[in-house]
Amino acid sequence: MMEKATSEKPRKKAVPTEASIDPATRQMIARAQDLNIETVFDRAENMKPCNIGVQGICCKNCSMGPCRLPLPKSGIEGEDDRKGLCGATPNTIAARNFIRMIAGGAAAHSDHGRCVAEVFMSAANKETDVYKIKDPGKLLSIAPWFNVDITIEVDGETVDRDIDEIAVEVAEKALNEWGKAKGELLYLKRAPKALYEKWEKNGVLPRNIDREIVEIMHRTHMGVDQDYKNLIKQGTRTAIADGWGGSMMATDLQDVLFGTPYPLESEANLGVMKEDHVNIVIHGHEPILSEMIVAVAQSGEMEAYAKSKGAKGIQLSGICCTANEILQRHGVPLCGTFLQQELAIITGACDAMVVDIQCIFQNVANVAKCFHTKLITTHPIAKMEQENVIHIEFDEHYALEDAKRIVKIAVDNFKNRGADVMIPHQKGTQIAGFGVEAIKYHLGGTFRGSYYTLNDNIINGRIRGVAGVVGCNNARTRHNEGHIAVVKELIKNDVIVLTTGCNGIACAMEGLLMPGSAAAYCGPGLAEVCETVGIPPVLHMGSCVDNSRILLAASEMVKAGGLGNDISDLPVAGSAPEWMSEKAVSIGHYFVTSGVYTVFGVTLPTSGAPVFQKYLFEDIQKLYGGMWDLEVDPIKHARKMIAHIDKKREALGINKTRERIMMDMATRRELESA
Ligand code: BF8
Repeated sequence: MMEKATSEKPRKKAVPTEASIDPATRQMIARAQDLNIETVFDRAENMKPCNIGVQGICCKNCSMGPCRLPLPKSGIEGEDDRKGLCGATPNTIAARNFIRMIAGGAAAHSDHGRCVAEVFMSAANKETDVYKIKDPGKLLSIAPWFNVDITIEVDGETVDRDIDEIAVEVAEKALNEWGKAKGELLYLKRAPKALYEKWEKNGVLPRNIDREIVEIMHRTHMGVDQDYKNLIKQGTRTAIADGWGGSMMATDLQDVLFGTPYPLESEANLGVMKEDHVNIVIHGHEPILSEMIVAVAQSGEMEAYAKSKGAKGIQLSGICCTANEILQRHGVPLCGTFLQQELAIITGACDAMVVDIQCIFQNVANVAKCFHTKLITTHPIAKMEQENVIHIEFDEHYALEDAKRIVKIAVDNFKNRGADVMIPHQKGTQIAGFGVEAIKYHLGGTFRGSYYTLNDNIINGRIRGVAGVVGCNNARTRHNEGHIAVVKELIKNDVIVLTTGCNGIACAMEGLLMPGSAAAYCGPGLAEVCETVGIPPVLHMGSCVDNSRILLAASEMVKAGGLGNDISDLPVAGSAPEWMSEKAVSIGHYFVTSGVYTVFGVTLPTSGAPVFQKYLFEDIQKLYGGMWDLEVDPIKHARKMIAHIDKKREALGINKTRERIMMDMATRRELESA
């Protein structure tokens, strides 16, 4: 069936037990090796990362280079006189590289947001029948942030405005955020006042999304900005434009179009694929197309068509953040994380993999070639050169037709499956779909409708603090090990975890998103709260653009009171234990500059520029209250976060757990008469 080695030299193979902690993943890596198909795990054995690039001090911004400035093994004694041909210092080079990563990440999130805004505009203008406003309540809740009135005065009376009019105006205002000529991003005012004032004082209020990204490319061009503090200032402006701009609008407009998530039950891991069903795996990030595929695949017409071809039905599942999007709104199961994308095809049971944008390995096309799998690209900006890839360009005006065509290709392909199908049995059950609103409801109750109960439990010490643990897998570290170890250590120490992205998928695979995991893994305080309220100790808040939900949850905590007046006062911390993408750097930086101590695992491309790294790890705290850190060991990583949380508890004067005293009537009377 297959072969794939590309050189004469014998290639090394990954050891499955060392490559992943997940049994399903190990099984599929071994199967791939038996079939002589190479995966990312094997490639990571054969190609080691460049030591200079890892340190962040390779400059290839002009053709006199690349100039490489590695740290000497003996360290730097005295003055650091390393320079590129133009004289660029390690600080300049590392800062330029770092903010170019922010630009890449912010561009990816924000361009995704722009596509959603454009579809929202089509829906508002009624240019399409298939996209409609599914959650008018959410539209009304965001309209005022765009300065769009939701009521008008008629004959001296206040009446509700027509929802369609509101939608058109919100769409116009939202799209304007990418390129307006004057002013600042409108959503910045959603941050706590104290934070907004810090941004204003430091001169980092983003003007419009595209401009900030373009300005990074300009400033990092040869011979422009050569002051690492000034460079990172632009990185800050751009990262804020991502978190509080492009990503936040993507999240909100997706909720308006497709519904705001509320908790629902589903499953996760490769074991969600079914041998007797047509398996369609959706992979990427934008839910615009996948929403339609869900609708079509679940229609009676397509179910019947699948049955007519000998299948028992259609099993949809997802990889990466598209998976999180269709999980949180429809309960579609998660097939796997970023590092499992090739493995879904290696089951031999994937009839079609449908991809849109971001985090897609080009090698899925090579793996698909070894099986019957149809690989379908759908986005005009994301095609692949391999000949076996089918491109069906998705157009929102013909969304249903496109989705039907794609599902039909998968169904028709069912009969071409080989006999050697191997689907791992492992899958975890999960409760996902905790948006800001759902957390408010579950922890605050219908009437209270605030984060008061969460704050109260933090103040009384049952919950020690809140951690946002997010981000990717990285083939340079054992698949899912860091994710799970960090999260387990946090919940063991009564820190409730908010998760998104591939961390959310990893936690779902491990069963940590079930309320029952509270008794098994949590400290007594957090377990008590979870059991009383009926929530898991790890709350899945969605995809990577939905990290904006974590920013808003933190802002709600500030609003609920009792924990200071800024996000930087809260006992919270952020983490990306297995990060790999530029998007993660942008997220990390908007967490930090929103006041959150944020720890990354694996590596950080700043180590070759110690002065710049110190600025990120220490000095930047004076400006925004948050700072970066790097910790590879997952237990130490979690403990650093806990230590920060404890420091914040101490500053708030809530570091001593209040003892609960059983009072007799005499003591009560004494207290009352006092
Ligand atoms: O945006 S966590 S590997 S899937 S980049 Fe990609 Fe990283 Fe996964 Fe979602 Ni986010």
